[in-house]
Formats: sequence, structure tokens, C-alpha cells
Amino acid sequence: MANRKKSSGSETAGHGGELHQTATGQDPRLTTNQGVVISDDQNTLTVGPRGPQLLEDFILREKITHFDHERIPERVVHARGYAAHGYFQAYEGNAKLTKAAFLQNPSEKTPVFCRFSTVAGSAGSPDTARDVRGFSVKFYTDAGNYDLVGNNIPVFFIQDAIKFPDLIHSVKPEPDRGFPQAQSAHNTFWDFVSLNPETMHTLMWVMSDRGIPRSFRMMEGFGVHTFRMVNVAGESKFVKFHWRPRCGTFSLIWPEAVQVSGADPDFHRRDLWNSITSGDYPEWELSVQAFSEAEANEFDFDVLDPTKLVPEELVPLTPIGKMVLDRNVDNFFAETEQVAFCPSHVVPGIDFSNDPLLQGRLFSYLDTQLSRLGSPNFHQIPVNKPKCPFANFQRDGHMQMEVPTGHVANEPNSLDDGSPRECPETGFTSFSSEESGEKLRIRPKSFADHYTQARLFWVSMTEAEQRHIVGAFSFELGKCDKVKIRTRMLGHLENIDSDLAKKVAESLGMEGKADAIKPFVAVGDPEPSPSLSQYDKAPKSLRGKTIGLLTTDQVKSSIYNALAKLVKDEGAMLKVITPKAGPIKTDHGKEITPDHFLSGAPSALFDAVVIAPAESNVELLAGEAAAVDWIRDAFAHLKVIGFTDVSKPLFKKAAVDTDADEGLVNVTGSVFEKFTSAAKKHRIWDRERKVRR
Ligand code: HDE
Repeated sequence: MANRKKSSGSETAGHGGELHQTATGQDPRLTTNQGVVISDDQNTLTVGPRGPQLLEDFILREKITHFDHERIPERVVHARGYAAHGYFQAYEGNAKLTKAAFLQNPSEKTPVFCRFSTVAGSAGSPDTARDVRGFSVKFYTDAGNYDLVGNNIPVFFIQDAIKFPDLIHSVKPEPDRGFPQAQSAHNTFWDFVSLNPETMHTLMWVMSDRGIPRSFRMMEGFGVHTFRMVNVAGESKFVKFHWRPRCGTFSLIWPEAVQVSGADPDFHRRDLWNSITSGDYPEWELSVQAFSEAEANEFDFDVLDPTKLVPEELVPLTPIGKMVLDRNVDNFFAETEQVAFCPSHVVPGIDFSNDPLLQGRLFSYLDTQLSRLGSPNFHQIPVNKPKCPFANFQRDGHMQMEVPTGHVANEPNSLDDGSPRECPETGFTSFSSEESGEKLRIRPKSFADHYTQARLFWVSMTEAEQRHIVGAFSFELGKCDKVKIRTRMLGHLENIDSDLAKKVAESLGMEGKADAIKPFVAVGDPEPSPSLSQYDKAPKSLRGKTIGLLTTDQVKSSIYNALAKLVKDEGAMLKVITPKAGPIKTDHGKEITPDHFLSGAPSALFDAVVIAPAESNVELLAGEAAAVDWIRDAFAHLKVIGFTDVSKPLFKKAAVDTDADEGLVNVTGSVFEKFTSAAKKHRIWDRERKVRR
């Protein structure tokens, strides 16, 4: 921070200090925006020490005026987001598929900026709300900026952009009362979706564990729409984009997500920030499913319909490169808030399809950014600016930051030979697909099947995943106080799967109440697609996970050291939780500064836990409701729990049987092998039937 000198006219001198140089060698003196050095930034100019303030105080007025205008409108959707810098690197050349320059050279790193977000909540809402997550990547390629603006769910609620404002209005706080915030569990949302059967497939995903990710680092990403790739010869294939996290895809469970939103509303952003700060850089693999138009015509769904995915059994994934996020932002507002993604930012080699939702998006993003960022010159903001040269004759406008030189601002011209010219050889050319037809407002018949892929998702889930879907539908519909909405939704669920509908109806106490809803076309009976289940393909690993150690002063150093080694070897993180915030000592006198104190850190914040207090402190902990809840919650949240013999009285108080299942592991004597192998399974799914009926 800049140096401040004593105020000459002030009775109370404010903060003083000697002139010094900053670490960067810049002039450290505080100035106004006009560069005038400020002598006193603590006191307003007044007449006498207790007299009126003077309007001439330009220092006060400039500072307050700037502050008054610090806020810009938040994004109308995806307002709550978090981002980081990194790079993308192709595995090998992809010339057969695309001429996109950044996908050709494996030794080249393309800088990226990646923003994750929730959709419905305001900028200050909790990270762990049930919602779709945005997954936007800006590639600063040598051939211009390419934005892959995707989600963590591969399909979308609606088929046509014209319905987007209604969808979003329905999920946002209800217009008369202004609540609920960041939630879909309310009347207007369920009324809208139950009146639009095309939403069913995406609803299944949002009601599944995908709606409550464990962390951004453990989320898949999808381009959702069918795009095109075009090679130098002008040949094109359709593609679907997939991001797969190196850590594997994991989720919270609902009661945990609810607790975390209170204990740490910044859970996901803190996790991303911490992992990058600690040098454990999150990584994703980018793959495409590539298929020809002829192949697409053979599928039993329409690839232009964004409510449909292409099963991997039909078209396998081809990995094409990796993204690593290795640098946190320097300034949240300047970068994360001001970044402007746009699906129409494509580079030669990447093109669009006729997906009507995609086509609507191509218009919307630039339009919304004009009002959000206030000027057509927002591409000049550093985070939005291409890193390759760019030049044209667009001029003027609010907040023009450049000083264009030259006599002409038009093209063609014969007055300035040095001015920018078109380049037919390397410039962007649209794929020349043949299009014809009548002008009409109509939904294609090929978009009419709203249930078969919703059913595909349901039958591809493990038993635990199915249980969570039932739980989420029951919770959300339970929050709707209009019976007609519930019976309508039960009718849709019946069309997806009668077992699903029955379980939700039972849970709501509404058996036999489903409306009869006739599907537009017969519902198919698909074979399961194992790749749709998170847990079937989850890696058995602790990489990127957090182990919480609940302990006290005089903790056995053998336990602490063994656990610290384990998490290091496994690429995990250890967090120490103690009853108070101050430092503790091990039984060998080593000082440890805890990461959290007990009442500020419920066990919901950790992936697996160890309870190892010193024997002399067990009674103290047993008298703390927070410690007893810590164990009870860890058990109810299906976590793997390591314990020592001396901690058993705590388990007794929490009514948790230390022999209950394979997830309760005795680590007395610092033996952690069993704990590690159990924790690698992530959760003890079988326990769920015991703790939640
Ligand atoms: Fe967006 N979307 N969207 N969307 N979207 C915006 O643009 C829109 C859709 C997505 O981190 C807005 O700059 C329409 C699908 C992400 O800054 C806005 C339709 C997918 C982000 C907009 C859709 C997305 C946005 C609001 C239906 C996944 C956050 C602020 C036709 C493939 C980007 C902004 C960021 C943001 C419009 C549907 C992803 C209003 C009209 C499908 C990740 O322009």
C-alpha cells in the first residue's frame, strides 16, 4: 500500500510514515486519478476542526464518486462465477478433422481463461446450490479468441432459444416476493418445466448428483450443442465437446450440500483457489465425439436437438488435448467479472450447426455484454483482448482505449496501403452447407421424443444415484405447494420410468395421483449407457480430496505424521480441526496450527475424516455438541471414518457403531492402509439405506 504523510492541518494526524519504494520499484505515493499526490487520505477538508465540509474537496469527491459507480449489472444468468488462467495443449495434430491452428501442434501451449458458474443464483449466492454449472473456456489462439461456452451437463432444458427468457424467469426468485434465491425448488420453476416435456431429460441430470458437484475440479464439461469441425479441404464433421477432470467426477450429497452452503458459501471457489495456490493444478482432458452428417441421419434422435446427447456407445470419445489451470486471477473484478464469453467467438476450423438453441445463443451474448459492460469496446479489456494482432476499422464508442492512427477508417481504400485488408486464403469462411425450405415457426417432428433419453439416464444410474434422483425430485416437489404441479410432474416421471414415479409418489405421500400424460411419440426402452454414471467410472483415488483430522492438544505425533505422509503420497490435502483456533502441540512437542476450529468447520467440508484426540481430551470433546455432530454427520454423509481406541466414547455419544461397516476403520497404532483403501472408494454407499430410508 502507498505511503502516507502526516496531514499538516489536522489535529489528529491520521496515519503517518516515511517515504519508501514498493517492491516493484514503482512510485509508492498515493495519488488522485489525475496523478496529484494526496497528502491526507483520512480526513475531509473542513472549515475548522468541527466545521462544515468544503465542496471544493476534489479528493473526497473523486474517491466517493468512483466508489458510487463501482458496481456493474451482474450477469442475467451465471452471475455467480469463479475463474482461473491456464493453458491448453493438443496431444497431437488433428488436421484430418479440423484446420483449427491451436489443435495442431503438441508442443504449443495456448493460454486459456476458464470460468465456472451456477446459473440461477445472484453473485452472492452459495456455491453449492442445486443447479447446472457453467464451464466456459476462452482460448487465446494465434488465430483469434475461441470461446467454448459449455455446461457441466451435456443437455439443455429447452430446444428453442425463444423459450429461454421464460425458463430463466421461472427459476429466478418469484417476481412478486423476490425469493427464493438460487433454488429451483419452487412453484414457478416446476410449473414451467411440467408444462414443457422437452425439459425432462435435463431435469433428470439436474436432480441427479450432477446438480451438486463436489468441486469445480471434479466436474465434467460439455459443449452441449452439436458443432462442426472443418479441415483445410473444406470437409466437415459434426462434433460434441467433452471435458473430463483428471481427479474424476464427484458430487456432494444433498444434506451435505445444504450444510456446506451455510458453513462455507464459497466452498467451490475456495477449493479452486487453494488447489492452484498449493501447486496442485486442476486438469481436464478435452475429447470430441466426431461423426458425419450421414451417420447422424442414422441416429434415432436428432443431433440438432440440444435435449439429446450422443451416447458414447454410439460414438466413442476421441481425446484431443488437455487443459491445466495454473494461475489464479490477480483481480476478481477486472478478470472474472469483466470476462465476456460468446459462443459466436469461433476460429477457422470450428463452425456451428443449425441447432436452434445454439443459433439463439449466437445473438444473445454480445447483446447482453453491451449492457453489462457498457460499451462496444469491451474487447479491449485485458481479459477479453485477443493475444494475437487484430486490426479493423471499427472506431470510437464509449471507453475507446486505443488511439487508432491513420488517415482512413474505411475499407476498401486506396489511400493507405498499410491499412488492414481481407485475406481470402486464411480468413474465416463459413462451412457451405446447403440450406433451403419454407419460412415457418414449427418444431421439427424429429425433436418430439422427450422421454427416451431421460429414461436412458435413469436406467444407466447405479442404485445410489437413482436413490438421490428420487430424493431430489421429492424434495423439490415437496417445496411446491400446488398439488396440480406435483400430479403433472408425476405424470411425466411415469412416462420416464414407472419405478421412479412410484418412488417419488411414495415419498411425497401421493401414490396413484399421477396425471395421465400422453407422450407425442412412443417412449423407447434403451439399454443402459455405463458412461453416464459418475460412480461406475469414478477413479478409486484420493487425488484432490481433503481429509479432515479432528484432534486436540497432545495429539499423538505418530498419527499426525502418518496421516500427513498418506495425504502427500496420495495427492490429497490434510486439514486439522481442533476445539479452539490457537496452535496445539503434539505429544512430542511439535507445534501445529490448526486449519479450522471445530464450530467453524463441520465434517461436511471434508471427503474423509479421522478422529484422533489425545486421551486426556476425550471427555472435553464429548461435552461439545459440535464434536458429537461432527461424527454423526460424517457417518450420515456416508464418509469413511478413521478412529482410535481412545476416541470410542465420542462415537458412543454420537450413537455411531464403530463396527457398523467397512467405512469405520480403526487406525490405532497409526495403521492407515485399510483407511486409505476404503477412502479411495469415496463413500460407503450401502450405508445410505440404513441412515436414510
Ligand atoms: Fe447461456 N447465457 N444462454 N447457455 N451461458 C449467458 O451471457 C443464453 C445456454 C452459458 O462465465 C449470458 O455473458 C441463451 C446453454 C454459460 O461469463 C446470456 C440461451 C449453455 C454462461 C446467455 C442460453 C449456456 C452463459 C448471460 C438459450 C451451455 C456464463 C451473461 C438459447 C452450452 C458465461 C452472458 C460466463 C451466460 C444466454 C443457453 C452456457 C444472457 C439465450 C445451452 C457457461 O447471454
